[in-house]
Amino acid sequence: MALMRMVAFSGMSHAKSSYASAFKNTYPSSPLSALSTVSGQAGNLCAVCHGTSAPALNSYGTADSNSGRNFGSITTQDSDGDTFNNITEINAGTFPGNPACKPAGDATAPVVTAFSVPATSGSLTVAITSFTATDAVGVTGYLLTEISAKPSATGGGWSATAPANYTFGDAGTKTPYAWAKDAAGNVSNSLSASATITISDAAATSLVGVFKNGKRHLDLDGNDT
Ligand SMILES: [Ca+2]
Ligand SMILES: [Ca+2]
Ligand SMILES: [Ca+2]
Repeated sequence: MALMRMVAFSGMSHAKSSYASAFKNTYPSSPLSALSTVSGQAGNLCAVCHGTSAPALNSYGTADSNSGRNFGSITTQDSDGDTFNNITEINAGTFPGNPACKPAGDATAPVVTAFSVPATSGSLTVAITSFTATDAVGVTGYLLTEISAKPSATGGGWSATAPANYTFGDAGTKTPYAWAKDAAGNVSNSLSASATITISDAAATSLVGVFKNGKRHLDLDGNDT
């Protein structure tokens, strides 16, 4: 952005002011539309379509020209290849024909909006009743942990969709923590829930045999032999 602003050019003396008017009429709320159209001013509205060697068109100006000056037909293109499409840049007030000038990245973490598990469970594997999260740009990962410390976005265990269940290592009262992250590596705060796991021990812990003359008279199913 700074570099771009240093580059003054004769701008409007070359560009047709009708193009600037059309841009401002199409995007009246874009910060770009508030820029100067005075010839020769650095970073003026001419820079939307013209590069550092004005009057040559930059990548956005070229795309606009190729479209027949149809702004609306190139909004979803990323003319300068900086990963932000043209309308995103226009709305943000950055230049769609200058890859060095682009919107700031996603700095806002997702929010976990709901998380719950059954209060009791007879199995180490507990169903996740609800686990939802939102993010202004998009949630890219979900994670359950058993500690309250915020996990790293680059650590293991993240899944692209919310898990349907979680398996604990042993029985007892457990507090799982639910986290979400976005593509920029921002990790949410957690929501937690509590589940008490009780495993019934109905299985026999020892076997008793009945022997007569050195032979067992019950088989493993308890039948006389
Ligand atoms: Ca772009
Ligand atoms: Ca750009
Ligand atoms: Ca975000």
